[in-house]
Amino acid sequence: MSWLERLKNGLSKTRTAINQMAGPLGAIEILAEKPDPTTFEDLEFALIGADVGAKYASEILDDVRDYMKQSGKRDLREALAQALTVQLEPDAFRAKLRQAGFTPDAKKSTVDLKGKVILMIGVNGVGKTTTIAKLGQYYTSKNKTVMFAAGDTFRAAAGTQLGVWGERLGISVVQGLDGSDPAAVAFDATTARKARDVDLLFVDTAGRLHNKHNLMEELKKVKRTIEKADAKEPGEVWLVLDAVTGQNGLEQAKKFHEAVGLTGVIVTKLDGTSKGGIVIPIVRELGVPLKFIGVGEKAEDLQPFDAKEFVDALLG
Ligand SMILES: Nc1nc2c(ncn2[C@@H]2O[C@H](COP(=O)(O)OP(=O)(O)O)[C@@H](O)[C@H]2O)c(=O)[nH]1
Ligand SMILES: [Mg+2]
Repeated sequence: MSWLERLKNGLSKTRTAINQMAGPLGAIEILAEKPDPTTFEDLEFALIGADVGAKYASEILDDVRDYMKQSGKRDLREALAQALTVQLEPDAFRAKLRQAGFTPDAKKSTVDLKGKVILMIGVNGVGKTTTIAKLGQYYTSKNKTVMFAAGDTFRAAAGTQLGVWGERLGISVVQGLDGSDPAAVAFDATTARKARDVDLLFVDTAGRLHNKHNLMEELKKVKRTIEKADAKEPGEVWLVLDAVTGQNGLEQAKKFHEAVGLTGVIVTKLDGTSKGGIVIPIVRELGVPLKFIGVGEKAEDLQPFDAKEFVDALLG
């Protein structure tokens, strides 16, 4: 199965929910001057139902109307696709797109890495360890050499889980003893990456400690320790967010961003929710790029996020 098919399947719950509320989005006969208000209202509710958020749903509807006016086209699906894509582009670009009559760039986003050590954080169960495995698979397929650090020493099974993935993917894993200091594991792995000149090191972390304060303090410590081992790193700090947690996840993300400073976000489990519209508030409110999205449990179920591709897959 190609990535596009995986993505389409993954987003099917959200698509079905939107279609059930807004009706089929084919070439609906809407006159540019006199749009059918019922259709628009249904669509707005459907978007809110998909966790797009009331503010952005209303912006999207405005853009749909503008697009229809500007283009003279009556195809609701096309107008909605344009408006959704605009929402998922970075701030500066968004205004320009509207002025230019909505012509989003079709080229696939590339994930530029600012460094060689990527610190992976997020609460328990969001899919951090699995995502690290998927990233390992993704980057080795791009001819990069990869290493993992099993920095979740809080949960005994976490190191084993990453070890199993490492073996399956042929990626070496730096392990610590259960209950040992995660910062020490991160330090050893960062040093080893440099010595072996490996292209990328992904550092796993625990998502649960005795309380949130401890977790944030530990993550800060792990980050500082990586910096001690290699002054240029970590070049990236990526937060893994579970799409199923919706708005709560977004609130969590803001706290992590405040505490450690994120350079990227990965949204997982988009296949498990009818509220895939959550990616819009994530992009708009966090101000941190959405790097990858996950739509399943297999190693292939992760790819760089591309706004246009996402919207095409979502609308089917
Ligand atoms: N359906 C689905 N499940 C996922 C996805 N990513 C991770 N998972 C599952 O979520 C569960 C928790 O993942 P894990 O990596 O252990 O989370 P961690 O505690 O953050 O490290 C596992 O059962 C994974 O297989 C995804 O994109 N889709
Ligand atoms: Mg884990």
